[in-house]
Amino acid sequence: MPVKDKQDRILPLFEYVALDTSDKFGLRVQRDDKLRGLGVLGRGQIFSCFFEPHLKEATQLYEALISAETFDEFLELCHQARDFVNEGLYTYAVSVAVLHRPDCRGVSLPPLQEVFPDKFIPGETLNKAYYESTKIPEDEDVIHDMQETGNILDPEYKLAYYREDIGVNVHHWHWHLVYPATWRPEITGIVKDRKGELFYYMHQQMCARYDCERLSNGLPRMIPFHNFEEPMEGYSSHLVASINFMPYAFRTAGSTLQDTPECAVQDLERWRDRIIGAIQLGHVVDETGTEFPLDEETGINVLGDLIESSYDSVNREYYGSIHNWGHVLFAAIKDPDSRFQLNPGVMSDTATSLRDPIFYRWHRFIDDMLLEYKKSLPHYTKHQLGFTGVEIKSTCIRAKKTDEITTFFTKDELNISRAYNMARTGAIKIRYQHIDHEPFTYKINVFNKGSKTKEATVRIFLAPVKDELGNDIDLHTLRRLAIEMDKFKVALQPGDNVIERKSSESSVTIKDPKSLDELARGELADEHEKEFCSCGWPDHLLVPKGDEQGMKFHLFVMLTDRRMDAVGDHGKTGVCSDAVSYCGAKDQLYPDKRAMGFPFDREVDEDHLEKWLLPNMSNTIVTILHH
Ligand code: CUO
Repeated sequence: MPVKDKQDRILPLFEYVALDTSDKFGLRVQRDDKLRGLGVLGRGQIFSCFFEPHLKEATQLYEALISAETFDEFLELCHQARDFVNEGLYTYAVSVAVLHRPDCRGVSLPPLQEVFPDKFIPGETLNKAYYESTKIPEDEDVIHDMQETGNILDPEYKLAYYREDIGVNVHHWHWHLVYPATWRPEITGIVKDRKGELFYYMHQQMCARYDCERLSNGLPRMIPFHNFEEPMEGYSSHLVASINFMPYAFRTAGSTLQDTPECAVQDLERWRDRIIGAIQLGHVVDETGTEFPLDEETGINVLGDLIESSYDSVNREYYGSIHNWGHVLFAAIKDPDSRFQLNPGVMSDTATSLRDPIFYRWHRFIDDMLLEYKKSLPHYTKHQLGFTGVEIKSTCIRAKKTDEITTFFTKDELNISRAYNMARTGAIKIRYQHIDHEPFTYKINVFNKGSKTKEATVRIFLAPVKDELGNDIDLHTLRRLAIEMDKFKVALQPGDNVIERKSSESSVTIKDPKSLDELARGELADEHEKEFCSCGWPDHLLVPKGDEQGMKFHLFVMLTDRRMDAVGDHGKTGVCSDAVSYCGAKDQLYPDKRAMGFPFDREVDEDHLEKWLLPNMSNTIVTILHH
């Protein structure tokens, strides 16, 4: 069956899920045995893929959907499930299945922001837009501006544009669809390469990017949330869940974590101490008591799995599931035993958790634990860092001005009409603001002293020059704030080489996904097929905001020898492999043998970046100017 026909049959699976819970194909009388035991999480409840009972049920469903023998059987199971399974759980499981079924290759998921606008647009904005639409002829479009959800009385509100960005939240939702904590290769037949390490790296990068953004806005870097008794900042998302018309719980300033019936704060503390103990001892213990060393190559992957915790955790009984339960406890602060039947806070959901400032502090705490492990590793040697015979002569950024990138706010529209079954032909659109940057090109002059062509990997990072007090950031701190901008292969001819690479080609980002209308019209861009199925950092957030005076950043470029980087995953196709840095390449080995974050993942010998540079590296000071 052509991809377009499959796409046409997949799209209705997601129609009106947010509001109209009945399947427009009619209630199924028969229910397949494969769906037996599902339907535990009731309709109108917020699904959380961090909360173990929800996740277990979702896993049963996505495994059944992935295992369906034919495309038709898969669709039939989806239609049946839709009649009785929780709305959010259903959407999650069907999405995971579409991304992983071989017969769904090339099919795009509809943008989540159009399926569940309520996870991205504040309730008052949605309501007013709807009200406005009742006063306008049915065949006319309504465009309504997104409302602010806070003000400067909360200093953290300065970062709301970033935390509440639609693209970044959609990226996070997709990342967790591609890497479910409960992934079982033995059932699905697909191995997720270095999944624990990617969990660490993608979230480490989110924290680094958030701190760059904080510095851009004159705010201090965040403080990790490592004291579980500590009162924390408040947060109100203003989101209202369409499936039950209730707001996501807010949190007043000064709230502290509370025990829930399923998990106590002390459990988190116990798991934390066991994990840190394992890192200090240099090994973890499995359920039979066998010790596994946290070695140089696989230690980070083992720890990432163990902390998340994923089904790949070496011992979930002993090390628990600190990361996932943390999300659940933050979300449950205002109604820990559910006596008021409130919705949880946004931390419960991968599509909304990035909105909350505590998300970053929680992940920085997790990152700090993993940093302890990285500290135990030997520093990289000059041999590991260098590239014999290759020298970077100069690096610059070409934009309107050399070595200067401008950022600015721009407006976009989100069509919300397709989420709700409304009796009007005109669309309802929400106009919202987001940050963006001018397009730019890296230009790197490289000299290859050898007489043969050399295959190289180009690694590009950006890191702030000054901290919140205006002091120079030393290399030890800088390496934790370095954000990956791009990574790509080149062939270096003997002699002089000029490498030019556009910002839009970045291995970190994807462009805007196809809208539901475009997908319904049968638009299947080639480009889209190459991308990792909507996983990828949004292109408009590639560059930190910078400031009005022009904020200085180190542009660090490094060339490494492909012979040391290549993973030997030959013969695989490049479907969904555009944003490989944070999302990997679909169902293939992670396309870089080095540790994720290399060369900044380990401690360094020098205090200053300049002193640490080898001939195959360069550091250029660039300016990010915000208009
Ligand atoms: Cu992605 Cu905590 O894992 O959010």
